[in-house]
Amino acid sequence: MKLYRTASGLVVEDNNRYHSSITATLDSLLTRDDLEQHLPELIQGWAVVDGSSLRDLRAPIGSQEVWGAGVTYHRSRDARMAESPDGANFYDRVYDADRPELFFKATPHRVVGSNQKVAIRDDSQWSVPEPELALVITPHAKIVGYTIANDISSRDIEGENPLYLPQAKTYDRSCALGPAILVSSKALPDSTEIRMDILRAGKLGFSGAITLAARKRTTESLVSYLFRHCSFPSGCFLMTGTGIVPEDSFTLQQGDEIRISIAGIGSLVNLVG
Ligand code: DO4
Ligand code: MG
Repeated sequence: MKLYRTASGLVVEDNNRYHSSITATLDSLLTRDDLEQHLPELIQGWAVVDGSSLRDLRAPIGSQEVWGAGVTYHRSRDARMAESPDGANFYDRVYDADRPELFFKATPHRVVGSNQKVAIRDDSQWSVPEPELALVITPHAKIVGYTIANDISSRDIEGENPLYLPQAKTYDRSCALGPAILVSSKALPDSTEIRMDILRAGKLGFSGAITLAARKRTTESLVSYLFRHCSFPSGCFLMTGTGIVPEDSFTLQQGDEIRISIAGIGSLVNLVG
């Protein structure tokens, strides 16, 4: 079952049937540990609509915070060590440490949905998309769904000094989520592929893929560290890190189209602008 937010409300896709509500809120749903069982009953009272109701997608977020896990794949560790000669040791150490790198990414107003524009900072010359699986977590630390995240980052700002991480990561439209939440409490198989294609002037400028099997940490350990001494009254999103980093000569440009796909969830598509 997939849960979308559109300009006019929520839409649930269930076996190619669409059910819509203009009154239900994501906050009321994403705080329920029993969401997977509750949703099929709830949508019995919703209007049946057609697929055109998904025209005006928004990020599937209510008032939740978005957090990120970093250096959870070998590729991310190597790229960070290369971009940050003075700070390389930090990335190497965190990759092997028990405690993961967790950072605050965005409040909802900085997040866009599929088909909306993401931004690159104009004080950065080296910006990259980071295609990631995001966990949807209730206030009681239960994973009730998955979505796709783009953790857009300014590599030159982070590379200059790791203490600049918040500026490299957090700015308006630096984060995209969507197109939908796959409502499921089951773990996704390790064979699940994350794929990213970047189109520039209609041509493929970058393409890469990785499976969840390459991830260093379990979702359970990431969630348990995130919830240590930290409460999330509306639940939260946790991006689980990138395993795809374009070659160092690549930087995003205005007009690029970024497509990130994960089987079972769909494709998150954003223009840079
Ligand atoms: O260490 C900086 C952030 C790393 C990150 O965002 C990632 O590995 O995905
Ligand atoms: Mg990231």
